[in-house]
Amino acid sequence: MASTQAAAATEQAPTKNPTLLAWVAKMAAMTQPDRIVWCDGSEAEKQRLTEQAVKDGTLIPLNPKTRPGCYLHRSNPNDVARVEHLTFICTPNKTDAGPTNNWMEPEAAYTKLSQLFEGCMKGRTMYVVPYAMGPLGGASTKIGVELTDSDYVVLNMRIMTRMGKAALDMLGDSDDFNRGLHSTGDVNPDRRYICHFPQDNTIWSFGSGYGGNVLLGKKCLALRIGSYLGREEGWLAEHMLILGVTSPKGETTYIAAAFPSACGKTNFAMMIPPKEYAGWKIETVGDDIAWMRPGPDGRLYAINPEAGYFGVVPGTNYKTNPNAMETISKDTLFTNVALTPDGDVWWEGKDGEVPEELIDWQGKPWKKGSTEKAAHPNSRFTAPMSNNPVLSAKANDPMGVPISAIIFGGRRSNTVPLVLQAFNWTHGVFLGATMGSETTAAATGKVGVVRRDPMAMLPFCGYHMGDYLQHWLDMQKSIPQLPKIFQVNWFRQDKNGKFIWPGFGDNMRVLEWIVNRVQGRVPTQETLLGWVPRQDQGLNLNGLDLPAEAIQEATSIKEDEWKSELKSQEVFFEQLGTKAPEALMLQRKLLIARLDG
Ligand code: TSX
Ligand code: MN
Repeated sequence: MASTQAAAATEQAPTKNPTLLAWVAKMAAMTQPDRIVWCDGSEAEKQRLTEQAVKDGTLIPLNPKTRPGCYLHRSNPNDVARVEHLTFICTPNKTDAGPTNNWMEPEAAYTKLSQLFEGCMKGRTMYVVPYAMGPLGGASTKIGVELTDSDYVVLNMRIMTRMGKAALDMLGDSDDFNRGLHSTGDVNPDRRYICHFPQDNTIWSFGSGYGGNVLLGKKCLALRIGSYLGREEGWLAEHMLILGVTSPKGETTYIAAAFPSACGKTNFAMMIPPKEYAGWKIETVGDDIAWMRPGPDGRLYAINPEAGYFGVVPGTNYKTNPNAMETISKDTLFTNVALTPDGDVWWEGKDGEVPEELIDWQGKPWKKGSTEKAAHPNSRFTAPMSNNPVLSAKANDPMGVPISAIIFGGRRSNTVPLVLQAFNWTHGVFLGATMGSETTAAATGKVGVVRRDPMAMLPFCGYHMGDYLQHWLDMQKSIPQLPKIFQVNWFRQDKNGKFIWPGFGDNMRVLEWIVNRVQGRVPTQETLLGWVPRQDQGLNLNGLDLPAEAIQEATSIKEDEWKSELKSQEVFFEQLGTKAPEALMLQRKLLIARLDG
């Protein structure tokens, strides 16, 4: 049976790539599917798979009048988020994975997971999903092939990547592709593993059907394997949005920005400037991942490897993100949101009245006033980026965009001022390395605890975090025209726990200052922490109803807060041991000296 299937896989295959054929045959021999289907990415294939997913209950069609082309999926309630404790980096040496990753020895991991994969696709279909991460034909673009027994995964990958024949054509006969193997298995959390084999460019994922665990192009390839390849090949795979700001004069500046979860990356990437900024435009290149490498002109060029958005739904509304609301109005897959009686979707934080009655994310009746959430806090939309009203034309440019500024952000109720510019690249890397963000109720339950999250990469770095920070430092030698680095904090609170900065569209005011700094147009004020906007010639606050004291408070630097901040940073650096880069230790000493001096 198994060998027949393996032979059949080769016969029907729309490729002659010998490495790919041999690998698919080998994986089919292990997992023993009843059928093998090579995905071509066509419209007809999408219709076929969608119909089948509706028939088997994987997808619920939504009201074609209010949500045309949209479907709802409910995951197993035990399978609603990434599982960091079950995510492994499998390198020969434990130190290569570092202290911030779980590690398994590669042979031990292959053996353990082979036992789970053995025969797991009996009675099922194995889909062969070739996909490109990045615009087709681009020098930065990478090819992956995901083998999966989930039609939900195929339909998501179709939105999130350039999937099908085009990717296979780009691969040709090359053996340079990521080998991804996924089975939903029995969705048992005790038999769930997400294993990365950077040396083999391989990912094996078993026992989950959810998002980042199974859409292998995203966190697994584009970040964990990508960061590993980036170090070997001299580029950066980052957890960053990419946006373009165009001034009324028509000058466009491209900016990449890293924020930990729950800081509004997608909102920032699609932001609409306030009315005082008529003639300014923000366009989205990407909302989650940036691959950046030095270009022929000495600037740092970024591509968005993805083709869609896999965004958190709760909190999305016409005030926080009108462009996201438009983006998810059609051809969108919703996962774990609530269903309204008229076949629309609902979530906490949606515009309008709370409906009287709903079906909650678990498929149970829900009544207004219930203490339970109707949508899961980590419920998601999968939407094609082509739906985004402010999508940058450059999102499909294989060259990518030249990055002039890099922003590191975090959610901090105190300590970190609204905006500052790093003194230089090394200081900027220090700002990225010391990023921290306060937990929110939605994520953990414990509110306001600072978690260190260097460059927002803690869960996504595929090798030792100390080596990763050193790689960032080393990159300055290969980028003649370095982007300027900035730190921002939209989340500073006053004594009464109220957010001081209005945020959202008004972040345009901070962006304008960053653009002016990059173009060398405004003078600045030096502080202990970096360069900040001057009182005069600083931030444009026209039309903002903010008292001078509020601005003072949002931008203030309190030395006692910084003394405890430095202690908290030390705990993180100690974790890196001897791999904590010397240049960052020196930055730390300089900051201490400035504070004590
Ligand atoms: O996304 C956010 N951004 C970036 C937007 C471009 N959020 C939401 C974070 C959760 C995903 C923000 N929340 C931002 C922000 O700039 N700022 C805040 C804090 C805040 C919340 C509410 C108000 C002001 C600030 N104002 C009122 O509610 C009226
Ligand atoms: Mn992300």
